[in-house]
Amino acid sequence: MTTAAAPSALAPASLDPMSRELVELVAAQDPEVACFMAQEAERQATTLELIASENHVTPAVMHAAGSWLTNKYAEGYPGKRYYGGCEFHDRIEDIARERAKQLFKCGFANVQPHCGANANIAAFMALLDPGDTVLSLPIKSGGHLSHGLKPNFSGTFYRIAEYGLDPKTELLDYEEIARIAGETKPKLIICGYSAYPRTIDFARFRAIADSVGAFLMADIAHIAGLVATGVHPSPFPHAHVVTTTTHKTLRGPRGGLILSDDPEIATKVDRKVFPGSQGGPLMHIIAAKALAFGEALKPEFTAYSRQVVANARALAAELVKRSYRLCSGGTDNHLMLVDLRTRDADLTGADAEKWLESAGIIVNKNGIPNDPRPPMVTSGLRLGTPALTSRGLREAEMANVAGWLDRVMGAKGAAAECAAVRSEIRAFCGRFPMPH
Ligand code: DSN
Repeated sequence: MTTAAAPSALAPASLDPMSRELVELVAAQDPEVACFMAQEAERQATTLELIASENHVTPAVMHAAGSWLTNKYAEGYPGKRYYGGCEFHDRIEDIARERAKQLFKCGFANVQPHCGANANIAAFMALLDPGDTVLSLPIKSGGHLSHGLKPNFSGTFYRIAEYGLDPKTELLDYEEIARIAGETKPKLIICGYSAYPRTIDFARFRAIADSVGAFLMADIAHIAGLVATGVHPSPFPHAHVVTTTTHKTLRGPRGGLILSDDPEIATKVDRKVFPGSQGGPLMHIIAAKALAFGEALKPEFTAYSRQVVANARALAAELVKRSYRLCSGGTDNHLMLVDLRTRDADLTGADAEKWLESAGIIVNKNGIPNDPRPPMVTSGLRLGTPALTSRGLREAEMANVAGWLDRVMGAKGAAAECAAVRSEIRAFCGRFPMPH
């Protein structure tokens, strides 16, 4: 347990100057909170982040999210607010909307959803009535809880039909999805996932949706940055609605976004975001989204996205060399699902996650298709390369990463081996600073 220290001693040397100032400012008022903020900065800087849904934003995006824009209520939309004093907020939200449209080449953008799940709530409300049928991939096969999990709003208020993955190939089986759609007659089909390592054929999904008169929603939360840069095919013009988070491969602040090309649907989406499901928008986060979208429009971000995928392929190949089976045999995007059982039948995702964290490698346990183990144990890990790539790691370093992963798991988390790997990773991280 760390105790309070002098404000200047709390800010790790690796922080950018504004973040150091921030820690010192918070520490002067509240050392108890500041000390944990500082330790978290240190943790991020000295560990390898392989959680596929996380990333490291630039200092500009981070500080916009922590700015005075947090002080304002701006319920409504640009030009139609319920509060005075919104002149500059209108400008910022317009910039964010315009950049989102440019980035994803579509006609309408709502930048107000507080997160991806909120974006999905508004999209469901815009397209469906309670009790309507939704066809989606369940979370146990790589889907998301907001696509129909029973305790979630989606599973509570809508009838959920499911499609799965081909049990042999662990790929989407479009013929089978078409057959289930014909049987269940959904009003909405969802594609886009949290743990699917392969390319999604959006045109094929639209043809299935059309064959049963359903809407198609693509939740591109994971692959948004790849889509924006053409590294993964776009859901436009196929999907009626596209939802996403802004903080994964897109490398923006934590938040949601809804896109569409249909003016009627876009009007409904706007109403269902506000006043349908949210109150005041988080204007500091919308400013940070505007900045992140601006970054994503630059050629450097296309190079970054390509490198994310190249790194994922290299990491996948290094793991296969070390006897790990990858679900579906590999990856086309930023993530891979590792079946630990081929390395060691007793290895569980839960143990691996814990051991790796002690060695400075941050991952999440993840069920693999048809996993015999429960969700809090699992037989797999989901690994992603967006955050490592933001620190400048390239293909060559993926061999180091796979080597450390394997040493920790091969030693079954033995304390001495984890400590040795931890100190190697600490030194290695010094060569790959956080975005600054
Ligand atoms: N929790 C996110 C993920 O890790 O994929 C999805 O919301």
